[in-house]
Amino acid sequence: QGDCGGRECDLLKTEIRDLQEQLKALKATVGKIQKAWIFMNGNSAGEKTFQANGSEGDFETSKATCSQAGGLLASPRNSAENTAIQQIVVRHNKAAYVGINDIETEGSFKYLSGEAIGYSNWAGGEPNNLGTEDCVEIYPDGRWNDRSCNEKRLIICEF
Ligand code: 289
Ligand code: CA
Repeated sequence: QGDCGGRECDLLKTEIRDLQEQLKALKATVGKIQKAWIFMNGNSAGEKTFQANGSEGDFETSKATCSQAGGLLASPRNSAENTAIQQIVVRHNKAAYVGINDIETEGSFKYLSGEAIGYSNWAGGEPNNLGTEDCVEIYPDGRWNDRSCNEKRLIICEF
């Protein structure tokens, strides 16, 4: 703890200081890029940022599109995240699939990770599994409906 000495030690100290400065500058740059990115169509809640590029797809396509982009199909875990996603749905005037489904066990809704959902915002009377509805769409009012996984919906990813 600060008790090294000699030329080698001084060099190391200088290198650490340089790295600390570079890290600070890098954090500032990342912060600016994040803000600009959110400004262009995105939204944020807590640590998450949500983004849509206007493309649409069924549930599998939506999932794959987000994962190919290095993200995850938007998966609201609380009301702040749900509102952030809802605002993008409103902006595009198009419902979106969320990363929640009961494909494995009817009536047991899970995140893409397989974990049971800990938050929900179902519309009145939902989920009703009309026909077979194993995926979940979010409406412009932020409420959820279980829906066939084969519809075309706005793709919203979280990063
Ligand atoms: O095919 C049924 C869907 O279009 C939806 O129709 C009504 O909005 C409600 O019954 C929904 O639950 C259903 O998913
Ligand atoms: Ca339904």
